[in-house]
Amino acid sequence: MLKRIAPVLLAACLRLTAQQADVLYDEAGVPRFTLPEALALRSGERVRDAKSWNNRRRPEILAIYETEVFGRSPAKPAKLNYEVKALENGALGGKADRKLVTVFFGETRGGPKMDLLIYLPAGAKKAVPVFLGLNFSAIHTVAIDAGVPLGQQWVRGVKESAPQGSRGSTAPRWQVEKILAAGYGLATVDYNDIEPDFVGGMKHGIRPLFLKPGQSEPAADEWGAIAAWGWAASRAMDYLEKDKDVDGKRVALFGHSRLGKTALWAGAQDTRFSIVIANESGEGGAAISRRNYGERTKDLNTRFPHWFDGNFKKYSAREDEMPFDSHLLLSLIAPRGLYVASAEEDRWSDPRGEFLGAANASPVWGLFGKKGIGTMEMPGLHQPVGDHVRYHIRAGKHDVTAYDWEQYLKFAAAEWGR
Ligand code: GTR
Repeated sequence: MLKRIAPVLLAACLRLTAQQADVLYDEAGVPRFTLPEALALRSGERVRDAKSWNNRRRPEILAIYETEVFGRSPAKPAKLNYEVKALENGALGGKADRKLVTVFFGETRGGPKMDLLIYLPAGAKKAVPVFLGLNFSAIHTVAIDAGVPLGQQWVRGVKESAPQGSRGSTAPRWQVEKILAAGYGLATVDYNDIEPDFVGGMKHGIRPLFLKPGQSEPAADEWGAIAAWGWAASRAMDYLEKDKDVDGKRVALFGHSRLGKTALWAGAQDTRFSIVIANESGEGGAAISRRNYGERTKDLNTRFPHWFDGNFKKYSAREDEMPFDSHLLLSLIAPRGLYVASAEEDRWSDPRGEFLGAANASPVWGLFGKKGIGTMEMPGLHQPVGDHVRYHIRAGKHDVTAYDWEQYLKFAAAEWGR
């Protein structure tokens, strides 16, 4: 157990250390910067309509992000290999039906696999929209509902971490009752199933399955850990599309922090996600890298070299040379629903940078006749802004709270028309 949570605890400590160290939090010190234009091809030619966005500019940006940032992922497997392990009606005091589904990454069942834990409103009469989110550990999934023994033997960590009837401290991050009450489901996976999050974790995860003969690690333009986690989110989507209890046209991909970066990259590539939600995704996520505020590219590259691809390393302290910035990553979600959220005390993630990422991506929604954020003025606390691209900043620290989920549920209701 300790082995699984140690990297997360270590990351939290490193985060504090880095935040206290020599980091700039002075808005007046942010230099002027020019962003690469969303609505112009690299050649300079303007992009004036949805067709040339889809056929020309979007592929160009995708290719940049693939080679320079997250790295290329393998194609979708020819066949989905999964097993529904357990079903349980009336969990959570009668509110939920649950199932545990194992998705195998290779062709055989002996290799790496992930467990997808799914909560659906009890007795739903028709297929329901679902929020899909990777989580930071199995304790987390258990914490969602510690009291109910859904085949304890195969939900790892139950016995060690969750006394019967208790709710774990991370439960507020997954507002499962609110989600169910809104008529939606929640599907979640422990990201450690895909690749444990530390330098050298790769060999315990799925990336080695795809190395070519003679290759000992991915090439400079091949996937890092974030892309691997994101690829697995798409494999979870492969399953959700098959599950007749799930409305596969209404699946929102949610992620917090490094998993917010993951959600953005997975959602950018996989247009089956109808909504993408990046909660405090920060540097390498929604925040504009060119802003010299909070975490920087070199922090990512030195502290988490396994997250991004080899080519990304060359941008440490060279953000001005990037042929991309976060608004372009966000623009890849258009015209689908995008939610970017910040927390006031989470300066490390650069809330203003996250807002500016969303605001500068918004003109792309305009090509589709849709309104994005609709303003370049950052809103005050607890005042969500925007239509198909929405943003809020709330009081408090780096976390996921009930307030955040309440906004995501309202957004989903508006996007999904229910
Ligand atoms: C931090 C990292 C951030 C963010 C965060 C997290 O240490 O610097 O980019 O991803 O971790 O995932 O909690």
